[in-house]
Amino acid sequence: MDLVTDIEAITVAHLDDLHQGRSLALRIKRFIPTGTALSISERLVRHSSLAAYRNTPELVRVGESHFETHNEDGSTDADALNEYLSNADQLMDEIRRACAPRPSPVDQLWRLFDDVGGVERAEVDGRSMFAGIVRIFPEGSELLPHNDVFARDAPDLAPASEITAQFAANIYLEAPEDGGHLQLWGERPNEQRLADIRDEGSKYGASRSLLPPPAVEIEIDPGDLLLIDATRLHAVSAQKHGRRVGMSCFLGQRPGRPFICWS
Ligand SMILES: O=C(O)CCC(=O)C(=O)O
Ligand SMILES: [Fe+2]
Repeated sequence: MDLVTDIEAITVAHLDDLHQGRSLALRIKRFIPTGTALSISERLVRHSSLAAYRNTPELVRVGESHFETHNEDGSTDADALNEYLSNADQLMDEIRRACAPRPSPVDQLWRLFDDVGGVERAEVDGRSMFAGIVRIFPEGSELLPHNDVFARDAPDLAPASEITAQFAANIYLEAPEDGGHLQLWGERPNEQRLADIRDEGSKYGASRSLLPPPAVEIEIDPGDLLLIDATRLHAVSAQKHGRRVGMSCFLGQRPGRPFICWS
C-alpha cells in the first residue's frame, strides 16, 4: 500500500485509491508557494471575524462548520443551521477578500477538481453550505483520532444521502516547528467500534491508548495540500511550538455528477 501518494493533478483513479484504502493520502507538495501561504495565513489569523464565531477551546476558526449545528444527540439545531446557512456567503467573501489579490486556496483546490467532473457547494433546501473553514490550532493543541461521516452527522440533510465517498482536503498555510502531524489509520470504524474506542473526556474523539499506532504520520509544510478519506480514522498530533493554520473542506463524490463541498 502506498501510504502517501505524491501527485501533480487529481484523477478519478487517485480518488478511488483513497476510497478503497490502497493509498491513505494524496499530497501535492507546495500546492501554494510557501511565501504566499504564510502571508495569507497572517491575514486570515488577524481577520476581524475570527472572534465572532463559535470558538472551541482547542481550536479557533474563521468560518463555521456544519458539525457545530447539531445537538449532542445528533439531531439538528434548526436555529444554528439557519444561522450557519445565512452566514455562509458572507464568510466566504470575507475569506476571499483576506486572500486577495491572490486566489483563495480552496478556490484553487476546486479548480483541480475540474479535471474530475467539477465541484459545487452542497445545498440544504436550496441554500448553499459554507465551505473552506480556516482552522488555527494554537500551541499545545491536538485533535484526537476521529472520522467524519456526513450522513452520521447530518442524517436529515439531503446532500448527505447522495454521496458515495467523503474526502477531506486540507491546505496548510502555517506549520508548527514541532508536532502537529497528520496521523492516519487505515481503519474505517463502524458506530460500535467508535463507541468502544471513545475517549471519555472528549465529545468527538477516540482514545489513542485504545488504538494501534497510526499507519502513517505526515509532517506538513506551509502550502501543502493533503487529501484523505475522511471516513477513516485520522488525528493531529500535539504541537509543541508554533501555530498550525489550515484551510479545509470536505468533498463528497456523487456518481455521474459534480462533487459537492462543505465545511
Ligand atoms: O488539520 C488536519 O490536518 C486534519 C483535520 C481534520 O480532522 C479534517 O480535515 O477532517
Ligand atoms: Fe477530521
